[in-house]
Amino acid sequence: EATAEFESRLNDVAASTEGLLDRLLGSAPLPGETARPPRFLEAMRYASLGGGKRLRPFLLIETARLFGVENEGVLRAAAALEMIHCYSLVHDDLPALDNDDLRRGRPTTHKAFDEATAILVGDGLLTYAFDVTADPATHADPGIRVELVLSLARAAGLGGMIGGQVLDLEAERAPEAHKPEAVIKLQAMKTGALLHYAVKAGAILGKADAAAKAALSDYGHALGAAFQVADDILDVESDEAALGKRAGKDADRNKATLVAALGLEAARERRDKLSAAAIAALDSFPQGAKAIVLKEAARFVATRKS
Ligand code: GRG
Repeated sequence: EATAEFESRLNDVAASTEGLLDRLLGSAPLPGETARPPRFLEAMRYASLGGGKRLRPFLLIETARLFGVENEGVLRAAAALEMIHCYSLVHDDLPALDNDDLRRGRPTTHKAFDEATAILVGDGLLTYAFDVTADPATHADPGIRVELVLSLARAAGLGGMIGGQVLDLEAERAPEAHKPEAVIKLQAMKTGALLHYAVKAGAILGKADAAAKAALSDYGHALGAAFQVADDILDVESDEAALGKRAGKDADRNKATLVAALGLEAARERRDKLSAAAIAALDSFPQGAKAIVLKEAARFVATRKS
């Protein structure tokens, strides 16, 4: 029953996020813009619409909902976060980085358009995310908006996603970067920071008190770490099942993964422990009963197949 509720909420959030992204990436220019260039707009839409689990918007929206906060502003913050995520995928797929041809079951943005367009699409989505977050339509209180913008900048920047990506690149040539503690740190930055921001932003918008914020922060950290170990495991499993391209390539490029650092069985144990820790973090939560879909999300992250 909890799983069904989680799935139905995830579908609802995906649909409403898609709807808002569709409107934000419509042809109507923002203040200061003249007309939006049609081909470039099409590329931005290609990169952000029509795919993805929308897990980050889900975490943000469900966290705010714990505090009874459910409105268009929350959805805007969630869509902005998804823009950052989509930008990271577009850039990560570029030939200079992972050089992937497929993403979300379709050609990557640089394949469907061209490399220069894909670079600018990423830049455009990154910038637009901050515009959407900082806009008064997201929250009437400028203090809340600044808190969101600052937290998002830190999660996406050198102390978070970009810093993790840099460590990831350097790991290709640095043996010490393949030790478990180093991989754990890299992953907490590269993938964990944005997932953690999702929960943090929900708590900010929900005006959570310090105790609730601390519990949710523990949840966000554990869930982020579980997500990335699960991803490493999925890469290997898809490789085993169908000689998956990416897993082979990760191994070729000497990528730092937790499966390589710990072994497959220990990685699976770690994933399950982290998922359980995320769930346990919400046990102490004052509104425990309402946290059921977030608990399910932590189960889903560890058991997902894609
Ligand atoms: C800005 C170049 C650049 C990179 C930042 C996060 C990141 C580093 C790159 C994204 C590429 C990647 C494969 C990261 C690992 C995390 C991961 C599995 C992301 C995919 O997230 P999902 O499963 O994807 O939530 P969907 O398609 O469901 O949104």
